[in-house]
Amino acid sequence: MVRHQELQLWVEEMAAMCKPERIVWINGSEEEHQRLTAEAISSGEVIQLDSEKWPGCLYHRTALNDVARTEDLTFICTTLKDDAGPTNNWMSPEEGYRRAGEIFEGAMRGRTMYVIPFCMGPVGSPFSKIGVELTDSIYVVLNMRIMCNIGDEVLEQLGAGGEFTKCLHSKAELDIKKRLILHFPEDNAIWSVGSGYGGNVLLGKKCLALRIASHVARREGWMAEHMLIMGVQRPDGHIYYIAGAFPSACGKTNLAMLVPPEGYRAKGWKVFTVGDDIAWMRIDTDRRLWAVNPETGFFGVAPGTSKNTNPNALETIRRNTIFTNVVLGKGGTVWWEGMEEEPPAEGRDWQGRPWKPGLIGEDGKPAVGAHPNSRFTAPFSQCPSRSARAGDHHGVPISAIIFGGRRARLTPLVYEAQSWGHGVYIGATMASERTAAQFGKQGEVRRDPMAMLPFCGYNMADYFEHWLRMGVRMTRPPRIFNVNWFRTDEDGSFLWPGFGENIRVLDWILARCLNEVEAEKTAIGWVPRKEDLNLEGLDMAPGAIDELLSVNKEEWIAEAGLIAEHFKQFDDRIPHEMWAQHEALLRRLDLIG
Ligand code: GTP
Ligand code: SPV
Ligand code: MN
Repeated sequence: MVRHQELQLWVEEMAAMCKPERIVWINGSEEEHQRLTAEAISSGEVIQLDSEKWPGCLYHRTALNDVARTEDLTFICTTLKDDAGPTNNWMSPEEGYRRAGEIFEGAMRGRTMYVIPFCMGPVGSPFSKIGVELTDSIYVVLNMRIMCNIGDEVLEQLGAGGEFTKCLHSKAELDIKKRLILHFPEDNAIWSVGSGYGGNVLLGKKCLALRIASHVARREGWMAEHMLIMGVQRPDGHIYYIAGAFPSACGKTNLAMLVPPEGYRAKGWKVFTVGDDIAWMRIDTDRRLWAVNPETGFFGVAPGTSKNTNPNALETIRRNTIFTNVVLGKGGTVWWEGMEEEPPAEGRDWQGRPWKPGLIGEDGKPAVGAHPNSRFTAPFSQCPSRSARAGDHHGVPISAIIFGGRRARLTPLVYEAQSWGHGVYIGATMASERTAAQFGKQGEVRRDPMAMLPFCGYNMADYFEHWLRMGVRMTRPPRIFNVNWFRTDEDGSFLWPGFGENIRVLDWILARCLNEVEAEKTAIGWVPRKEDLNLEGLDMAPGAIDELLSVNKEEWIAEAGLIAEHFKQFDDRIPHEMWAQHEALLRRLDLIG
């Protein structure tokens, strides 16, 4: 019997609906971890990898129709439709509970229901949030233990009457027609049913730490953002912290773990990882913005991760890691496209079909072995570049905020906002091109404000307003920048080398924050003068840097038209300041007087 009566009653009520065979409370001990791992291996839910090559590592495959977040089945359930806003799917709480309840009814028959008390953020920090996830997936339990603090220490912290988010999950039949990911911000509850994929089922992550937390953050005056957090040490030894919002699969993990090129390392530049996906930020008594990473692990994209692109990630995942939907080599190894290591001579692809190097698919092209959204779940503590301050209850002070996306054209490599309000406008209008791996027309631009389109738990117009208010409350708000690593030439090749070389852009950003360099004023903001970017040792095509820094007026005029369309969907609810910023842009583009 737990001390927290409300928790006990809720668990009983949910069990009465889901009808599990048994209920197991997760205590978070190593003994329990060993026992659950052995159980998951014997049931075939996970496969143990070669204990010499991949010690402590497990392999898992999800169902074929369950390999990414399903945004069209994700809903914000508020009493008023307007509170979810035009960019979210909405359902009334009543309908949500009814429709999901029908699927949950008896869904855990013959299965174990695990009760996972978890804490997002350091246990005991006033900024942390506690949740309890009920799940019939042992894979979820094993992942949650890497991604956050779980078990008895959390229950202890919760005490007899503490607040917690009620998170209910069942795989049910893993049927896409019976799948719903529902958020009830008014009840502090999340119901997820019919999926077994990460972002849909590790309910502390996107569901709690972004959708529910963003709602709470607005009420309480702080921010829950889809951002990486990194420390950048300059040659003088001072470390500045930067937060960056890029849409999914646009480079947060890579930037957070950046390894500077040799020339920079020799001078004393260093990067420290604080977080790679989520930042909770609040204004402290010094009236500056401080950020914590509420997670204790990485749930990162595997394809493209190699010793050349992201050596820190590769080192992090060598042990105690769960791999999902990558290639499984015979004998218990893993591999993915872009790993730049010897593929197994024989193995199985992410669908479990026989696979070997050189295999040609039905379409006549090389058969892809790992799903493009295959992932690794690895402990933060194993990251060689981890920041010693990552677990600090108060987090780290943020000097700069970076927005970014994938844009083959238009946006320069980097530019700086003129003010906080202008920066909010840049974030609110940012967009990213859909890649071949995503549903929708290739190259099509999708507006993804602050990279939060799929994660904002309330009306996005109110979210912009909240951002503006936060700026007013700070004496020295972080400077806001926009970056684009993905601009291409006429042949479609990237103009900028990216990855470790991105330190050159961070170098300029910090120099701006410290008022050390001038910049060129353009219609869209401050762009670097070519001589202020350190390009030493870079082998770039002639003219590439001019192209990367260019602001094409005609293209921006077309973009301004699209931005106006984007804003119109929010009707009168959008803050006046956003339209004022828009008009200022039109004026700078000489479109209005
Ligand atoms: P989520 O976990 O989905 O939120 O993604 P993320 O934002 O953490 O993206 P991640 O760092 O995993 O990168 C996604 C893809 O972008 C990978 O295929 C990377 O190889 C690629 N990528 C990351 N940084 C760069 C860069 O600087 N240049 C280029 N060209 N590609 C990059
Ligand atoms: C993302 O899609 O932004 C991710 C992966 O970080 S997931 O946890 O599935 O949302
Ligand atoms: Mn993400």
